[in-house]
Amino acid sequence: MAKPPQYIKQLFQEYSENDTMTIDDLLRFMIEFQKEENVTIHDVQDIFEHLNTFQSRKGLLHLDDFFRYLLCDLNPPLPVKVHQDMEAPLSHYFLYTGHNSYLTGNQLSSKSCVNPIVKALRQGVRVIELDLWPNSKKKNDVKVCHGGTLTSPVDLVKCLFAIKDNAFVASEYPVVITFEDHLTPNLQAQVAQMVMNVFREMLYRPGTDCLEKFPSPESLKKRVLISTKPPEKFQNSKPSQNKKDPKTDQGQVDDEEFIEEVDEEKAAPEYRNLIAIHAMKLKGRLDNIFPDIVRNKAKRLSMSEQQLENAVTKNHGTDIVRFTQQNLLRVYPKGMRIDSSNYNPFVGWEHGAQMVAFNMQGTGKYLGIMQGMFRGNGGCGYVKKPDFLHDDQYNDVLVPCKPKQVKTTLKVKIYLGEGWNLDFRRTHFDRFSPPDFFVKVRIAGVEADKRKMRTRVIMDQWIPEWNQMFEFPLTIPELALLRISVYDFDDIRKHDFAGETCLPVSELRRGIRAVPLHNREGDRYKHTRLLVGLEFD
Ligand SMILES: [Ca+2]
Ligand SMILES: [Ca+2]
Ligand SMILES: [Ca+2]
Repeated sequence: MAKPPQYIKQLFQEYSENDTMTIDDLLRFMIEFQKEENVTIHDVQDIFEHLNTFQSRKGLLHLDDFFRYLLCDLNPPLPVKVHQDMEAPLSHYFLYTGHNSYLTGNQLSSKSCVNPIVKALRQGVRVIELDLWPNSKKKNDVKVCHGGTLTSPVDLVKCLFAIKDNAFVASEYPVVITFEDHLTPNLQAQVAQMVMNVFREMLYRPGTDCLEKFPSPESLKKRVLISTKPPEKFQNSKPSQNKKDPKTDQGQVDDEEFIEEVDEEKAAPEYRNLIAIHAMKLKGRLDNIFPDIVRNKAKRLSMSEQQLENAVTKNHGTDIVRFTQQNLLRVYPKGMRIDSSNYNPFVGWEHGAQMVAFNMQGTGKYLGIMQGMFRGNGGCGYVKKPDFLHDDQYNDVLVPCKPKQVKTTLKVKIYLGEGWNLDFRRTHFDRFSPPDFFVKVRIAGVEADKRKMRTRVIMDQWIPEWNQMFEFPLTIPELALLRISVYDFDDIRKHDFAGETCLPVSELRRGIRAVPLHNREGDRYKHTRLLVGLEFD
């Protein structure tokens, strides 16, 4: 275990008397130094009780106890509970969103099953996507699979039960199921029956043609919402003469293109009545699309990452932000990502897109950033969008040529790390010597705020002590994420990965905090963590 560094000793001196700290001393430390304005004597009493195991004298903390406290889970870098306003309409939040949620691996030949759905929900994902196809092997049956590929199917009913059983384990805020449906009216009626039978009163059905305004996550706790395109007969938008424009579609392998012609007479009203969030597809030229949208009805529009980028390049950024002030925008990975990789989520977030849909089964920088965003707000899967995205006067806050004003400077001090010796084998990093750790400290965010720094390498130490400070001036701190990753330095080979995390800057708790590290899949290591100082100027 790490020993308290000089700086922590000084801090302890400052807040203790005769080398012991009382409950009142710790309270003073938390208010003055950790800037926890709302902390009470009861909170501190609870902490003392939890610390009891390594307390040598009851009711008093020694230097080692104080240091253990700073490095333990009772001192996390983010608030643990939901703390944002949850009473605003759904369109005011970013939702943790999955793409092809049933796939275990790549987009072409991997197996489909309920496990990735269960895992995603238990990580806090709130939007699950299911692609519905007729089951060619069984009459009147529906399967879930990635159409037009060799991925194996899974029964719809199994998926629905998996969602029901796991929806509210990680969070009690609503789960949205987005259907991409390729079904006949007959099968749609069957799906309606199935969905009703599985979810019953959990299902939220507004009972009106189309919502004027979305309800709030608070009012939809423990509810399941279905979002899909209503059958043609019931669409109150323009008739289907607007065939897809090859210029905006650019060879997307998006399944909605394969939608079957619906027999209008037979379109299933039961199915239509399931839909809480009406979906529509981007059709026609971009210039016509946004003025075309009926302003007073709340809908969901789907765009591929590429369509979004094109729209932004062609100066539709402000239109998109305005659209997302009342409606939902879902962005999905382009069809070329057959390896289930992901894309830069900031293009969507900067423009207010609530559902930036990600392949959750992989690893990678962008998935790490996505996981980081949704560690915010107690990990409940809903993060409130920054206020400026809901400003009536919104006007290209993010245009690249506009001069940027630094709103705040984040100061990150990396003190030390510990736990690798407990989570890894002795020879995991270097065969013949202890590891040589260094830390990369980076900001992900809007272009102007991106920055990369790193600590020096501490050679041959399982418990490295860096004591290095880094400063990050931020123009849009609301969208900035702090990325921290540790590596074992190697001369000849690629450095070995030794844990990472990503944290929303706007939620960081100030003071000295214990920052737990995660593996590449986002699972937390049991013991590996850093002691980090966090301040704003
Ligand atoms: Ca190594
Ligand atoms: Ca070494
Ligand atoms: Ca090494």
